[in-house]
Amino acid sequence: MALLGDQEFFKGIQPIQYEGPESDNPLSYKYYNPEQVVAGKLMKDHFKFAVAYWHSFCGQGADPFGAGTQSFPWDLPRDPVEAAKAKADAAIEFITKLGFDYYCFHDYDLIQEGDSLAESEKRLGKIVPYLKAKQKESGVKVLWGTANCFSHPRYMNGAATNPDFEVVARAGAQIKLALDITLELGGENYVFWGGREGYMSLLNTDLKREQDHMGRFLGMARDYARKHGFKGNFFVEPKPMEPMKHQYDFDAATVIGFLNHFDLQNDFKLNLEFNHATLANHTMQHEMAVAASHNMLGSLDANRGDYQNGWDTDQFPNNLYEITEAMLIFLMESGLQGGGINFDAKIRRNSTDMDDIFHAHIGGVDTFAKALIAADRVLTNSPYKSFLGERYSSFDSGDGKAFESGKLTLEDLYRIANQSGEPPLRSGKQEMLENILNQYL
Ligand code: XLS
Ligand code: NI
Ligand code: NI
Repeated sequence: MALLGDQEFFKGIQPIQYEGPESDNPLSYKYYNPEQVVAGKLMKDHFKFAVAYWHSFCGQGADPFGAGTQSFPWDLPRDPVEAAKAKADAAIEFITKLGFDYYCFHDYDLIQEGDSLAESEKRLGKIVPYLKAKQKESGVKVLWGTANCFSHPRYMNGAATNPDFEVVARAGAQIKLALDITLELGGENYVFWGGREGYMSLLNTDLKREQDHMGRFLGMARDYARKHGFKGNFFVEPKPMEPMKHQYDFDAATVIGFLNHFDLQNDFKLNLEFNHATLANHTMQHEMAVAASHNMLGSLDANRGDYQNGWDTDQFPNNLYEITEAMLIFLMESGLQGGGINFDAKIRRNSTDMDDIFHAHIGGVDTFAKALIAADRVLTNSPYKSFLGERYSSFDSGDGKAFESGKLTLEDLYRIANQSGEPPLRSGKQEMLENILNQYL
């Protein structure tokens, strides 16, 4: 008997291949050619695409107004270990058919949480070896693992920032186990997304104390994982709100300040998400530029919001112009530090066919591929880069250079300004640059 499940869940769907832009097969990549070299690197190595276990295999389309609409064969109610194994089979089949190398998970995406900590640990002990064997068999790897410290009612007032120490300790225990399984599964990175780390009202919140607890907690998690041989990056994933009214990891700039304050900057980088950027009233391009300027551009959660809705709709990305802006920074920074592109996105509630998650991922992947090619052309063929260099060229020599290297005083600026008179106006050329981007899409 085969060690691993041999039931096919996505029947009739063949591995998705690159067929080029002329193909009219909807189940093929039109732009993503994993073996194509762009900017000196294979496309698949640029991106390290990952499937989000939770959205693709755990969610069933429930929303606050109604039950799930998607009944997946691996969800049939039965023994939790059997259900988890079926889900793992489906996941690896899906990831392999997409041609992805990676997935990301929360601890209790892999198997349903038990009634006690001990029972949960026992369950994880059953599914993790199974997944490890499936990974070995298929070559699929873990981009990052994380712990779900936000769904269970015990975390309603926060996990690491809970006003009750008993809950903080429980979160610590859960994250210890999540780090253990991430290590066991060879996870390349570990993510902290503080879904409930924030407040619903400041009237009942000691903000300073909660943030101090979070800083201490992240340091403990780091120390534990390093002691046990974890070599990867820790990522914090900013999000301004939802589920809390305010989340402490508000945006890239806030998280960077926090990491520096608690002396975590050497082990932690950022996992940025498109829809979280827009919730914070930023663009993803902004969040990436901020992270990159601190050497903390770690990984990306790919999705998109809705221009008319103000929440985390987690739709699959399809906006070529926006992703191209993001890919400009991506290429100028020579990629991500340790991470990849994780589709933290879900199909709509009325997408109920088994092939819908294929179409969703194909669309996202092709958008990134097309955007990467466009951004590379903008950087190599258009005047974009030379314009940018030219714009700051007054700092490349003379007094400007002396200023940058800290050799001038305020009195020097006074003297120089008096000698040179009124500076000429220099256009920012925004519209011209916008047109260049459009031209290369
Ligand atoms: C939710 C977050 C979550 C993290 C992982 O908004 O994006 O999915 O990526 O906990
Ligand atoms: Ni995310
Ligand atoms: Ni999100």
